[in-house]
Amino acid sequence: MALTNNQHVLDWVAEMEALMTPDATIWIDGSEGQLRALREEAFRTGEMTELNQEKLPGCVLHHTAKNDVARVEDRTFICTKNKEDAAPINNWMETSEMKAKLLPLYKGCMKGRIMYVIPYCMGPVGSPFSKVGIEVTDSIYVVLNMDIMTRVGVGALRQLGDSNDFVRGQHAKADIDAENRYIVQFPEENAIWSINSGYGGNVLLGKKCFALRIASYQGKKEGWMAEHMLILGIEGPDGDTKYITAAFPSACGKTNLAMLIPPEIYAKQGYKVWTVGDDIAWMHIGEDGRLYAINPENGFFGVAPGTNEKSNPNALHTTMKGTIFTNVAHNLDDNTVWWEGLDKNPPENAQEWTGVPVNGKEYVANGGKLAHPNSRFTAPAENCPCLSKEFNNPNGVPVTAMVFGGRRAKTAPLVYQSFNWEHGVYVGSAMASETTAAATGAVGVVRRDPMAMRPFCGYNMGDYFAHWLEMGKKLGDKAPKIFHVNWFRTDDEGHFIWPGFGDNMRVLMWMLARCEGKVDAVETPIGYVPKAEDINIEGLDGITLDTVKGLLDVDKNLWLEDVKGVEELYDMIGSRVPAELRKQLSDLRDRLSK
Ligand code: GTP
Ligand code: SPV
Ligand code: MN
Repeated sequence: MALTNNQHVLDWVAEMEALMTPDATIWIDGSEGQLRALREEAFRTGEMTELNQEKLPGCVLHHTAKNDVARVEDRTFICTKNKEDAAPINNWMETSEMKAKLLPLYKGCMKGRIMYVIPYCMGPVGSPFSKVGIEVTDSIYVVLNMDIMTRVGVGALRQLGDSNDFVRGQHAKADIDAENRYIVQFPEENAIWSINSGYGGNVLLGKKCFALRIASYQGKKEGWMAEHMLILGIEGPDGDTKYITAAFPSACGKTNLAMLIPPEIYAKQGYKVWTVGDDIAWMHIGEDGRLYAINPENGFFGVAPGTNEKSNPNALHTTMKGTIFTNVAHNLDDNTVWWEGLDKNPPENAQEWTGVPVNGKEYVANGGKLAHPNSRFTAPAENCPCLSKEFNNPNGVPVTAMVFGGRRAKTAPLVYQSFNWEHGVYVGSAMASETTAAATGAVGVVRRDPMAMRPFCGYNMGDYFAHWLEMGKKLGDKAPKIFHVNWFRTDDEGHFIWPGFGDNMRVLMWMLARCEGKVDAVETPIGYVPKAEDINIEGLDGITLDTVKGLLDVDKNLWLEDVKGVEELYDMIGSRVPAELRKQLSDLRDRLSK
């Protein structure tokens, strides 16, 4: 039975039924009873496996198809009427042309299947900054993931009321045919079409497709920002909390930073870290003129490999109940899960992520992996031991500092601060990182990834840079300070020099001191770099003042090379790159050449 009288919603759902001809339609109300029935159904068909309910209550395991394990950037499109409004960074096709191409794939594709209608709210229900989407799908896996990642059901419909302002998301697994896989955004029509995938970011349409690609376009039109950023709060001994947002590319440390455990030196003084979000921030200018961030999501779709009791105990704890594990290994001895980096004991009696039974030790000895490198957990935010009490604050949290970062074996120092907002926008636009398993394609190749938004910006990248500059003008002297970090510098043997994880707080503390005007810095051609002695290394094994000096070193020749890469990016984006950023680039080159 339909859950709403909203005629716009009803008409669209009827249109979806006519197009895909499911045997039945089920509206998802978000009730526990309905979700339980869907879980049971998924166990019955083998779509999901129920895990050990004593050790992992409410947890389930799912394997995707082998050809369907990550976002597919080459098959992701932004469709607009005019090419320049989406291209050249995005794949583009004209709106009606793309629809004509995809409609035959959708036609009748749910015959013999059930269509689930998922009303969901991005952001706390009741917040003026939240937005509603409706996703139709033939996948129970999608329904159960959306239920964790967003606010699903009647609350979302209440938020929508009679309005036509909702994002229409149509997902169908079809044949999971990689050759006909498409993830398509139509920002001008608030619509998303996804077909032939069953994996994460391709199909949980509230996440990357809506909350970044569509929302970034909405933000440009409406004067706010949708960013690939975590949001965390650092509470000082006086009880005052300062909020930081940070944009790192996929699988470059957002979840880990958002949930960090303060090192002993800070913990004993009474510092605490709180998580508001681990992947996406929507930011608006508040009544006081400052920038405020909400997390539109309601859960974490986090990278499993590398998550362990030492690196991220908060994340590990978060996944102990009510969690969906995707493409991790199955420990058959006790019906639990395992992934590389969980501990040093791969289960011997196990199934690797593809579902093939293996002898774990042999398999690992053969250099293989039991869990897919992009295997993930979908866990409710409310499980997180360090969840901020502001998580559901409809107005969000005020942002003191913004951070950009990536994986750079060389070039980028541990941390530096931009000279001002405009230079900070340049720093974000110039971001680069070594690619990871979060998207299909080669891993470890340096590519430019402006603001960590290359795969997620729903419009022309030059216009996006201009929007950042525009926001800075509106914020004026209330704008957050902008920093850049790199946790991933390596030594000659290729080992990470900086310990990372919880110890990254040492760098965040320098940033906050800078924001409060409590610490000096060294002015270099690329920005303000800390004096080595101002990064607190007390209690760190094997890290000396000289190590820090090395981590902070700015090699002018490497930087001049890097500037060339930025120039190539700008040339590729073309005429819509703001003149201010071209000027920033040439000024940087001049400073480096001196
Ligand atoms: P998405 O969910 O894809 O957007 O990724 P994310 O940015 O949230 O990345 P996540 O925090 O899940 O980290 C991904 C990988 O980076 C994991 O394998 C982590 O173990 C590793 N990692 C995270 N933080 C650090 C760090 O400070 N140092 C090092 N060396 N590795 C890190
Ligand atoms: C990312 O790739 O940045 C993710 C995972 O956060 S996905 O939802 O698949 O995009
Ligand atoms: Mn992400």
